[in-house]
Amino acid sequence: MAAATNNDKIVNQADVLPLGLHWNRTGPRRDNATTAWVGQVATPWTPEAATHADANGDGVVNQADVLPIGLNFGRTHSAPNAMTDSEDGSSKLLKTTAATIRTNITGSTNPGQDFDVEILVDQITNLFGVSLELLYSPTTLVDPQTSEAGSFMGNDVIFFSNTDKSAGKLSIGVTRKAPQSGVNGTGMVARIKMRVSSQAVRGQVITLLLQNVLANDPAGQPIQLSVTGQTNVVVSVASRQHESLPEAFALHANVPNPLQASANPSTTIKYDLAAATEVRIEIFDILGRHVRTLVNQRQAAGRYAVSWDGRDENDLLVSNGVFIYQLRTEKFMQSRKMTMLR
Ligand SMILES: [Ca+2]
Repeated sequence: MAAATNNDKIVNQADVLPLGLHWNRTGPRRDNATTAWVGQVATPWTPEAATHADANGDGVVNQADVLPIGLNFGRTHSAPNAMTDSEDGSSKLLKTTAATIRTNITGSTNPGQDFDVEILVDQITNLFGVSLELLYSPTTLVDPQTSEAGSFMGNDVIFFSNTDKSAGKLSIGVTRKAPQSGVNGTGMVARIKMRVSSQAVRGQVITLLLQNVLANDPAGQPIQLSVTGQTNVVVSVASRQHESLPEAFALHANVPNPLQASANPSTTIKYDLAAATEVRIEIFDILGRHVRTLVNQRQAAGRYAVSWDGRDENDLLVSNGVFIYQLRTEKFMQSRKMTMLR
């Protein structure tokens, strides 16, 4: 089946991964090869999995095989797989690792301006390729512009992206190419430029969520990657002339307080930065134990707001009681209390 290179019956960003694994491999051409979405007879390659990586059937795995993925994106079929999914017929087991994937925001979140969504992996070992979906909402507030592979994957990569604006979904696949080795440590796998609607109003929240994350090593073995929560991007102060910059740093009382532990609690914390600085806003419980980091980045001078949904780093709703929220910058620190009620 043209373009479902990982033979899982749907054409999506994950189909870029086998291209990297079998890059430049050659094998039997398919008779009457086509990029159209019809069942095709293929002579198995060695290894068999490479047969599917040659999406256009011309007998070599290369950049041209990205094209059928784009052409047939999102298509599914129900035909039984002609071959087993793994090269030796054994099932692939996910090894438990500490590796995580998350988003980080840089740039301006002012109305009408662009910010970058950096997709970062932490503590990964032997990463070769990764594919994922980034959900963004509401679609009226933000519009993806461009996307590219991150420097962590190296200079010689296969990169694929597809934007479904009506669903608010960006699909991305990026992989190194055989016979390259995997990469280790922490770094950026992809970067997406997004534009805040000029109609957006300060304090409105754009939600970003990673899902369907797949990663593999150079042998094609899956790597477990845990997704670290969702990211809330708050539309920030536009630097309009009539909105003067704050003269002092400040952490304001959260609204509402107390929080009601309903299904979807939410409170907004406003703060002022008199100068550009590293900013960390953290929630602690009454015993001083870390609950959640809300902001951890460099920000320009201005007035800001950040929301907290009453959840900890594991996305679990906190118990009732008193919580401390703390603003820490290079030259200023302030803490306040809030209450969660059940
Ligand atoms: Ca090909």
